[in-house]
Amino acid sequence: MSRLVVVSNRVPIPDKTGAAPAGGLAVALEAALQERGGLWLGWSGQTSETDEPGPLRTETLGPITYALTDLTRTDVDEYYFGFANRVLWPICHYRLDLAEYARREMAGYFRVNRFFAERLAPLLQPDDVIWIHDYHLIPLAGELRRMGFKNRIGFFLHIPWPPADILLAMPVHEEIMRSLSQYDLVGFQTDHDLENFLGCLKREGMGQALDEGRIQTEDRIFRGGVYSIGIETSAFAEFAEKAAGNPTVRRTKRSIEDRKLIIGVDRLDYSKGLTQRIDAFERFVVGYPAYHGKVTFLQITPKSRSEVPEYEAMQRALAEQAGRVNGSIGAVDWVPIRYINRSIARPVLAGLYRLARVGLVTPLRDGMNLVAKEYIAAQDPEDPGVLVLSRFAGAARSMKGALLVNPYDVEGIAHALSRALAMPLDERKDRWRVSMDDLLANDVTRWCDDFLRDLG
Ligand code: ADQ
Repeated sequence: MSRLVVVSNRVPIPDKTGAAPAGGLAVALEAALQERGGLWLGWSGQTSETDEPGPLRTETLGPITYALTDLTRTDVDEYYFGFANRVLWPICHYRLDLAEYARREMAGYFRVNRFFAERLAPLLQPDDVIWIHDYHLIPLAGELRRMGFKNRIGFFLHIPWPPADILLAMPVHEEIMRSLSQYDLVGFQTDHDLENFLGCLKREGMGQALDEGRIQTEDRIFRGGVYSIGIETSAFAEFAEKAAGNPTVRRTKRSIEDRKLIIGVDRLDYSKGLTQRIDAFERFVVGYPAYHGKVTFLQITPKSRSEVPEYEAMQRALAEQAGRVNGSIGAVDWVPIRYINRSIARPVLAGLYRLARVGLVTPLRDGMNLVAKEYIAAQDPEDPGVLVLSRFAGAARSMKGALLVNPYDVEGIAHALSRALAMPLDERKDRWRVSMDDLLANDVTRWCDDFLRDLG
């Protein structure tokens, strides 16, 4: 079996105890690398003190070699905070209004991708299979091809691909699409994303779909496919079952008393629909007074990308909004919204999901959304909660038991909350079973295996 080489912006390197940061993607890729032996290269997350990024640091643990590079301050500003997170992220989430295009940052993005290729090149062997992840690294295959590498190279996009009318507003869209054609296989989360990608190629006269997933562009034929990412379903369900004994979970359970718990868990990001979600919760309490004092909405939201101005502003706005709603609808003995900006260990998170009668997942746009899947996996099969899910999350394509909502429709979400909270046990069980069966059949290992089989 050929060696697997994974490249992603960040690398989840195990800490000194040998424990890797938990998370489905890390676990699945790690398992694939363990099996074949392999190399995982990416940014260390550190910024170098000088204008030089310093040497590549490699560390071999068992069959896996981790290769980490620092980046300079300029690199991080232009490549990561700049083009990746101020242009590609908003564009791919249909937020043309938030894209801030600057040529200097775009040049930095391509430069850092070339730099990653230069770091990778001396480590590559001719029959390595290379799997590159996400929007930060789209040009990487093109850079490797320019250096003469003929290896199989696959790419998986974790976020949505937008329709042509949005993508074409990005000044370098042609170069980005041409970069993707340098891969052998490009994977998307949903059929919708693949269709959008093909639509963009067609609109620009840059290529067309052939049979069996093959795509013809000016100079190459490559493949596009749909590989919906899953979670480690069984392991997560086990965490949740065991979490009842966890002190934090026990304390949380005591603190909500006999109230019904609604849970939201998201990185702080404008794509997650948090403002509309808090509005919807307020509308729900005001519109269904029987629930006054009878529900708690726990929103767990670790800060992310605070160096991007929109994120910093949103952080302040959300805290204010949650405070205002609590002030206006709360009572002396009832705080309706618990809004928390921290990361929670996965076993505890699993236990909190299981305590909640409703999982409220309402992104305005999301590649897949693993929280929706984790919430389902964590439920007690004898007394499961209900998932209220945005129709614009990739997960909506497969979570057939969820109550689907339009995340912009605040009243619609309020109504779905009332339906979820009043849902009889039999219907809850039926709906949960449908989604859980899908999660068991399509877990993250299957996603990884399917992609690598097709790439190979
Ligand atoms: P994200 O945008 O990060 O991922 P998501 O899929 O929901 O979104 O994954 C978030 C992960 O972070 C989940 O595993 C969740 O449990 C964890 N998390 C969130 N808040 C947490 C907290 N407070 N404490 C601990 N853990 C927390 C991108 C795309 C998604 C796509 C994934 C995977 O935007 O659409 O599903 O990649 O492909």
